[in-house]
Amino acid sequence: MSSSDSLSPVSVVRGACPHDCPDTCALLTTVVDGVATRVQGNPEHPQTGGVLCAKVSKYPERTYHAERVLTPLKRSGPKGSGQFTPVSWDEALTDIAARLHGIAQRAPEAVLPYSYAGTMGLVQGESMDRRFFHQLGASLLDRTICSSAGGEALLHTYGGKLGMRVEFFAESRLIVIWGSNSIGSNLHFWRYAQAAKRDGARLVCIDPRKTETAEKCHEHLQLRPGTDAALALALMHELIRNDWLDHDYLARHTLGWDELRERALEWPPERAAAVCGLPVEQITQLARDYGTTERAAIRLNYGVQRARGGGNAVRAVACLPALTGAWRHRAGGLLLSSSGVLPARRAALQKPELLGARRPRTVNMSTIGNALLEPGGGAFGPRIEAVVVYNSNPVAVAPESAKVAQGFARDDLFTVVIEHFLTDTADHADYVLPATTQLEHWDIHGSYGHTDVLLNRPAIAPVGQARSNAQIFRELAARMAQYDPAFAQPCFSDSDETLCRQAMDASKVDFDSLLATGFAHLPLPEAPFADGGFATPSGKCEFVSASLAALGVNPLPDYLPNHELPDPQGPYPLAMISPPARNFLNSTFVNVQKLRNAEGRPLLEMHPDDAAARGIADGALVRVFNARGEHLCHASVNGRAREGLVIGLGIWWRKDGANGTNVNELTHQHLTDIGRAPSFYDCVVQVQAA
Ligand SMILES: Nc1nc2c(c(=O)[nH]1)N[C@H]1C(S)=C(S)[C@@H](COP(=O)(O)OP(=O)(O)OC[C@H]3O[C@@H](n4cnc5c(=O)[nH]c(N)nc54)[C@H](O)[C@@H]3O)O[C@H]1N2
Ligand SMILES: Nc1nc2c(c(=O)[nH]1)N[C@H]1C(S)=C(S)[C@@H](COP(=O)(O)OP(=O)(O)OC[C@H]3O[C@@H](n4cnc5c(=O)[nH]c(N)nc54)[C@H](O)[C@@H]3O)O[C@H]1N2
Ligand code: SF4
Ligand SMILES: [Mo]
Repeated sequence: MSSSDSLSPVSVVRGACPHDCPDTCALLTTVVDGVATRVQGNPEHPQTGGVLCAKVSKYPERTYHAERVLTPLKRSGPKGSGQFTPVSWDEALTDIAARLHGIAQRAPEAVLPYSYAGTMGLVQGESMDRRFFHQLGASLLDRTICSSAGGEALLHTYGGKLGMRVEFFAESRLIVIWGSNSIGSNLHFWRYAQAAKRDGARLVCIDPRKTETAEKCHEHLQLRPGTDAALALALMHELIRNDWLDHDYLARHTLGWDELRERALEWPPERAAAVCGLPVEQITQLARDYGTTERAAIRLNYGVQRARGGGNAVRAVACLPALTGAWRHRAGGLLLSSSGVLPARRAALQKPELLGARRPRTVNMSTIGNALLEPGGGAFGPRIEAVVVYNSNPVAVAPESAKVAQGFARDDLFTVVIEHFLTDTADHADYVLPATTQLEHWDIHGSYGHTDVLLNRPAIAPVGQARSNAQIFRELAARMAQYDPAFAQPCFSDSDETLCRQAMDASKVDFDSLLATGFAHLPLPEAPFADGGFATPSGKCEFVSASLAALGVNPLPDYLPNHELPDPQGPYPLAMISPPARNFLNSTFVNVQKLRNAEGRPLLEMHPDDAAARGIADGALVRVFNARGEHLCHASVNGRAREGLVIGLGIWWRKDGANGTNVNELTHQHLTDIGRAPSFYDCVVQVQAA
């Protein structure tokens, strides 16, 4: 099965799915005469079980897509026009190095890298790129756009992104799926939940949308967005009132129980029911199920943390298993992310020491719209003059996109975009550089939904003139060495394979066995907190967090109302959420025809009463708007939205929108309570027939 059998025209190459998905599947790519013909799940990897989602099953179609960028491109029309002419690598890299050097000579912080999780690989995602920008002294990027509210909430509660091992959900008796459409975005967890259901487990879903997942659970609590902390506090209230508590666990392994108890007693189910828009009985029934089932497990996901109080909500939910002692069993507890167990050597990969004594400012990626429009000076520091974008499509995915697009359209901004396709962001570039896909480069991966490490070998030669991200930054460094000899240091010549070898603690992950099998299990306990052992300063589950108090944040979990609340009498009476579409991955795959056909067109799901009140029929063109802008799309009165809520599944490219916008035209740049993250699902709008 190895790629080394060069005599055979057919080979099967082991790899890893690069996408921002908790499942991190092990891939097998069939290569015939140098062409990838098929991508399948590796049946030998237990977490993958030989099954891939519909998206990545289409990987060859995406890789050989007719619209793939195959040569470096230089802008030939006005900014944002998407008009380019092909140029040689040499011309592009020489010019880019000269431009970046010219800006950095005056103000290195005027250069900003912008990247996220187009690939989750440690090498193509966070290695040579970081070395390059550290040596340059560029602004640092606060990578907050996805998980930092929940991630930091876990840090201040458990001491890190730690939780249940996903495979043990198969043995749970109660599974609460909280803020996740698992069938769409966490398919391999759903396999374990299905196994538990077949064994008689009860499945409960907590989600404002009636998702495919909610339909397959026994119970669905269809709450208002941003109200999860109120629900969690009411559950605690009932656990206390009925004494469904593990007093021994509370005494030995938690910090601040008296204070949390007092706070929870302020939240009788009636109060939470009014805030959440739920029947009281649904809350008391869930409390009973949760308090009286020994193997009770919560699959919390990122849907709950995309509102103002998202960090507090995650903390409130994360406290629950410590009240009941559910952690004592390997099939009890909670999983949001398990990425904290990965023995990654990030400092070795990224070399922050290249900064020397320099301490560049940090720019928050979630407010890139405002940042690009900052005139500079004052507390902000120098105006941003150059952006290098890779592994991300900010013009489509960042909030309040009119401002993001306006920022990227600045004539005095020098923009380089490293991409597979001419995305909304690439359309705004001065140079587009063609990147390899996962089938064409080396990489190494951890996961945030399971606890294995995976290696990705290249299956095919780079398509066209594509180069890996790491190679592009190596070559840029080589060009920069003429201006600054520090760019000639040996660390700027490490190959992609060498970087893979540097990425993990060798005492925990044996690279040679990874080379042989493609994946490795980490040696971990089955039940992480069965006997306490939290990674917090106190070693306990911190209900009260001194580290949060030090940041000026309420140290005790609380319910914080959304930034924007719909007002039935006001101009924006509807709440809007915009969770991911099943057949896209954020804005990736939007241009793959079979997947686009499955999603149809940009839609706005509406409750029948909200649609009828506006004379809107299923399928009608509608105008969704608020003070920030308007988005035209088609109504879908499909029974998934609760009353007062509309849902715009994301993330379409702006240029595919009927008026050149997507849902992020409507979202705002206000941040969460914890983690400086966007609050995409905390948004109000009005809808009219168009
Ligand atoms: N198919 C597919 N899979 C994906 C992605 C994708 O775009 N497509 N994106 C990937 C990425 S980047 C991430 S971060 C993960 C995200 O993983 P998840 O967070 O599990 O994302 P979703 O499955 O969309 O689940 C979010 C759910 O939260 C619900 N929700 C919205 N607001 C609230 C709220 O206030 N409270 C509660 N309880 N629920 C709320 C939404 O209706 C939605 O069903 O998925 C990854 N997987
Ligand atoms: N309204 C709304 N907005 C959201 C969200 C939401 O739920 N609602 N979700 C948010 C979340 S959770 C996230 S994570 C962000 C995601 O935002 P992004 O991380 O920007 O994700 P994508 O939109 O998938 O864009 C990734 C890009 O990277 C490119 N790419 C992939 N592999 C490589 C590579 O190896 N090299 C290079 N150079 N490029 C590569 C792909 O072609 C793709 O265009 O969006 C956020 N935006
Ligand atoms: S996107 Fe997720 S489910 Fe699909 S192949 Fe990749 S890791 Fe697996
Ligand atoms: Mo994400």
